[in-house]
Amino acid sequence: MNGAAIQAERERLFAEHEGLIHRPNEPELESNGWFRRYRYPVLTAAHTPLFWRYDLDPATNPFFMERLGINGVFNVGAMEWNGNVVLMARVEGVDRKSFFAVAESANGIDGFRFWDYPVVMPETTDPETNVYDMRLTAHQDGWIYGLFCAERKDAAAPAGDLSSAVAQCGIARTHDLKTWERLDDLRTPSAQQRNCVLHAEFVGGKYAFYTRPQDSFIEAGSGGGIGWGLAASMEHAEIEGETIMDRREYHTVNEVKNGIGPAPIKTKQGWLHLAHGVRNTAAGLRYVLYCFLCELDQPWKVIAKPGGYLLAPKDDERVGDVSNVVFSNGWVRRGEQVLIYYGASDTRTNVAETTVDRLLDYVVNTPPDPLRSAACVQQRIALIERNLRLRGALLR
Ligand code: M1P
Repeated sequence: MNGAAIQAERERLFAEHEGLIHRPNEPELESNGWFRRYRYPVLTAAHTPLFWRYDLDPATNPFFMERLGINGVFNVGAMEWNGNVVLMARVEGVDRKSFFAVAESANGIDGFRFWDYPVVMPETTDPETNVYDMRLTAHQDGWIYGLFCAERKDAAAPAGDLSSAVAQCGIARTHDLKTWERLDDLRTPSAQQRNCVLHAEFVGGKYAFYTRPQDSFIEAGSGGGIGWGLAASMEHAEIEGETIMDRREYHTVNEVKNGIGPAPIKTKQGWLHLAHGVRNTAAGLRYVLYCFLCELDQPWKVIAKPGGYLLAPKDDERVGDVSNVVFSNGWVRRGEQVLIYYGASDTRTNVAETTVDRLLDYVVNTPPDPLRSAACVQQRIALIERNLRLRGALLR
């Protein structure tokens, strides 16, 4: 390409990128009243800065090609930051390695722009191969903690097995989201951990963790569901007694696996949780999001849990690198508004908007899963009978 052609291509790409960032998002109509989705993903691979991907120097990039491609941007942590919303994105390169990077927007719905540099996450003495899915917690102790999956090759795997891995909970903290202090990985009684989240308040003077014990890298196995445990310090965090607070159940949306999403929102009625549940199908695993509520004074006690899912993959969300997946590790409460960020099929990041009162009403007044078809029919008949009694008065 000659200099003029490179210049034209560079200008085209920069204009297209600015256009993408400034594209207004549009709410979609939802009929269930629980939330409303927005039409466009808030973050995709194309949102990453061009100067992360291209060598802009014509002398070293004569065809103006991408040098370091990005495969996907998904599974974001989230928080309010100086009046804006920041997302701690899982950015996955075409080389399959993920890293963290912050994108910021004024309204949390569109206009997300990445900060110039990705996060430089310090390593422990046992460096991991991959990091992903950070949950951000602004803790009562004054630090912002990031808990994430730290994945290493399984040193005990037989020669030739290049897939077996070990997942543990990496921990780092910061005051500015730029400079991070890496702490020891979380130690628990379980062989492996993923989807660990720090509770924002001390409980009995200790740091409280939501965990997801698992027997191996993929299988939760004997790990019964979402766990809960306390640790005396964050510098060398160790949970000695891990209890299961939200157990997996046969023939439900979380039969195979589950895991807490972001840190819970504190409401007048309890700690409001968003989690993901996984079931198996002939087409592979299906990931959906569900909610539950825990007691304010005993955050490990579930007091309300609707049956089924809150949000499941829909339309374009269903297709991606790992299809039929929605996964959330970030939400933001801004007054009454709640913005739920969710990764769609391990490829892009979407947003859904709701309110605290809607979610509380959903969690408290949606009936629990009765666990059997016959009981489900009775549950629905009770609703139908109430409605038929009202029909004459309500529908003219
Ligand atoms: O590929 C789907 C999800 O798989 C994992 O979640 P879990 O540990 O519950 O199976 C995570 O790797 C997550 O990042 C991914 O979205």
